Amino acid sequence: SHTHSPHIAVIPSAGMGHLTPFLRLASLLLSRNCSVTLLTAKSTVSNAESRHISFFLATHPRVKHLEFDLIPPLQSSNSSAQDPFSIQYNAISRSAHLLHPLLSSSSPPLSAIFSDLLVAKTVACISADLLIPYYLVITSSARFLSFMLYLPAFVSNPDKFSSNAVEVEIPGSSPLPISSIPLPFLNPNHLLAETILANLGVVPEAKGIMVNTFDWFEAETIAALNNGIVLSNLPSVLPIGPLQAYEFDKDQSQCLPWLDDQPEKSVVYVSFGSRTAMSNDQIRELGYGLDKSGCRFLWVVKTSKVDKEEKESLEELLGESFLERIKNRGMVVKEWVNQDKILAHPAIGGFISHCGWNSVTEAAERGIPILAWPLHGDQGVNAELLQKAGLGIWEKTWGMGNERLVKQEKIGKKIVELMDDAELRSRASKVGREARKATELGGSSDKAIMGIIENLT
Ligand code: BUP
Repeated sequence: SHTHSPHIAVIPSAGMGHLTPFLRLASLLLSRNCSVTLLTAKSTVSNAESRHISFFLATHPRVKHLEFDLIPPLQSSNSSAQDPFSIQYNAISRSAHLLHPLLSSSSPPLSAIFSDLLVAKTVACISADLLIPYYLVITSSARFLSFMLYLPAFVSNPDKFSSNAVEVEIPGSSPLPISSIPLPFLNPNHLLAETILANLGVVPEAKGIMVNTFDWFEAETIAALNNGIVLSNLPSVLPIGPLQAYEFDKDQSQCLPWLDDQPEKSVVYVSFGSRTAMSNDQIRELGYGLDKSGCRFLWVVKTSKVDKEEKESLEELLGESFLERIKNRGMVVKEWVNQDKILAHPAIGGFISHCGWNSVTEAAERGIPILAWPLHGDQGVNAELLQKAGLGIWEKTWGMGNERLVKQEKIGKKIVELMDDAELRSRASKVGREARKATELGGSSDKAIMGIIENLT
């Protein structure tokens, strides 16, 4: 007999870090016989987002795409609110009621809504109204999820902010160093903290919480979440990752052909994600550090948060003599690259990363050791956990609210440490084997996603 195939609405929030896992999940759902409607805000902050949405739709013609308008963003004098992505998160969160007519008139009728945490509050109301379940999709680590769930308690207890505290106790998890806590949360009036806090209240109403992680990688944290220790009325936390990249083959870049000519595991890949720009001084210092390390490198440079605003050329930024000096050992680009393909290339032996969660899961899947250099947001929490899991090393005094310039000598030494440590390399390979086991047919992540789909049929 025929079981009907579920129709799922997929609703990401802003920025490549949130969009990417949703598109990967949508692609996975299609491959498991679901129909998918993708809902996105009418204008995106970055060019990368709009390009990826268009390309995804072109290569997945069965996906229905609906756009919703954004109500005008809040004008705020608060300087921390100027981050364009925080403004967009907040605008999407406050525009989510515009989804109601789109979702209720959907044909065939929807079986479920899979949404980002940052729109959860409104989505919970809509799903209750339409009598369909909603599932949360967490685009960060399970450990950062437990921190977010603990946030309301954290911000309502100002003693936790005492300047001499070195860590906070999260029920069921190991203590979190204060230095890993994102700055916006130490200032609950920040737009990002406000948006997250506004949406946390409906978490218990979700049918389940999918996390782009895998059981082996965060076993203790996932167990604590599922044992009711973090929050007693929490729905099941379902690790479904690492979500696999879909084909993005419009890649004209020189990176892959260049990698083809490099020896196995000899190249360190350097990228700080889609929305993190270091100061120009730090960028130069990093360049000299890469040079000093003597290693081969592939380096993606970013000088502004939003891609539309990139100005300086590499020559202006780094100088022609630098570029000339390193040209046989290093490739430096200032463009979007296919990171997933790069990390899968046999020439890559290490990754200097800001520890955005997608980057961490991509490196985990390929067993590539990370030199963690977290700068803001969930990155410090992610850096700490990947080090504990054996995927990398972390020099805690770099970044995360610490404005001091990290000098080239130190950077050079750390890179050598990353690339020469055989034990680290074998621990990272083990992470890779476990990650791939999880997503194989019958693996823990595969079973979790199949369970959700079966529940909807
Ligand atoms: Br830059 C860049 N190519 O050139 P994260 C990024 N990516 O494929 P972020 C490319 O974008 P948040 C590039 O592989 C990853 O899937 C990368 O997400 C890809 O960091 C994604 O790693 C970036 O989570 O987002 O961009 O800082 O702040 O939300 O973590």
